[in-house]
Amino acid sequence: MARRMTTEHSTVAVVHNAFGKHELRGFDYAAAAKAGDETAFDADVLGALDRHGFVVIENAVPAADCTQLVAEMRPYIDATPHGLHGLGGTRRVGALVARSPTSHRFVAHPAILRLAQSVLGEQRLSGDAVRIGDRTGKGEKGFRYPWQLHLTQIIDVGPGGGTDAMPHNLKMHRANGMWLHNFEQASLDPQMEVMWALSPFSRENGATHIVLGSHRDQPRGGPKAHREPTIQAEMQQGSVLIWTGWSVHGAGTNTSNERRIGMNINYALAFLAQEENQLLACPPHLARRLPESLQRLIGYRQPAGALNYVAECQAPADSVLKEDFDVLVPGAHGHDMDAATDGPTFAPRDEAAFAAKLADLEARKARAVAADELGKL
Ligand SMILES: O=C(O)CCC(=O)C(=O)O
Repeated sequence: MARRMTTEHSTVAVVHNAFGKHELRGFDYAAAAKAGDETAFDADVLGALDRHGFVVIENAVPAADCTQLVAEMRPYIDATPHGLHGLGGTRRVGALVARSPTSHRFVAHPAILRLAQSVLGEQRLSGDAVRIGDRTGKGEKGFRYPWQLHLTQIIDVGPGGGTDAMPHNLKMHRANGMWLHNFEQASLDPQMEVMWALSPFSRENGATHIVLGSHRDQPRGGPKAHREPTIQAEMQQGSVLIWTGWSVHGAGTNTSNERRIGMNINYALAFLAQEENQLLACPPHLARRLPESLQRLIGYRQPAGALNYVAECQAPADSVLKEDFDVLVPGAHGHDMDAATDGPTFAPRDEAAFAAKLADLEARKARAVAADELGKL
């Protein structure tokens, strides 16, 4: 059955390469939201990402939000040297969640989170499958992988960045190699990458180079894609390019007089280490002020079973996120104590109050260890 396409989409580029005929498609988020058409929009964005390995969401946020975010990050950007981590003439600046309240609208953009839920939580891209216990298949409620924020980084390519004078030593690459494990045979998408255009992205100012279809290289991390021609993902301010961890990409060369300001926000499976450790980049005394959904998105939760417990088997919400929690205070866990078996020292004086507190703790803990709830964000 032919699938209905959203009306507001454009074809940014068409290529024929070793992986077939591929397109970089742009889908207009503002138009879909206005038309109340986000279900069809989500399906089209996911379909394009699956088919081509890259997709653009246009008008994902107002341009004013990009300007505001850059203004909040300006002191950190200006205090950062060029050339960090392989990109000549480029400033890389992180810890966005802690430093920029406006970044929260980008990090937790509803269309991006729904896409991450499909790609990571449900492994909906062709050939992938969730495997939990003896069950294998596409994810569904209660049977899906937990995922979380993986890194936040402004990538600000200055004039001359990538030229011979300031070369990009980080060439075209895939992101999935960072965990060392070879996921090529695993039928798995461990990571989804996102590049927000905080300034316009043009060929001249270093728009990201991409190889369409390269996520289907065989094996998935194979070398063939590196021999294929690239195109550049030109975007308006407020648009966003999304690709899979298997898709080959790299920063462009800035031959203009402007700065190309992008923001890389990645998401990955929550049982893999984060590239930018969000619990350190946004430590508990700052994370306590965030909405619970954002705390959970950055990793203050138990994504599965016992993962991520603190001290005496406490969920982050029952420990470090509490205002008065101090890991060095014996008994700070708040668990019930039994005078007969545990000794009298910490036996509660007010049994009823303690029972109520324990019931509350148990309820919170049950919520925290339940299957991943990020889809509800
Ligand atoms: O800045 C860009 O366009 C891409 C940068 C990139 O791929 C990276 O730093 O890993």
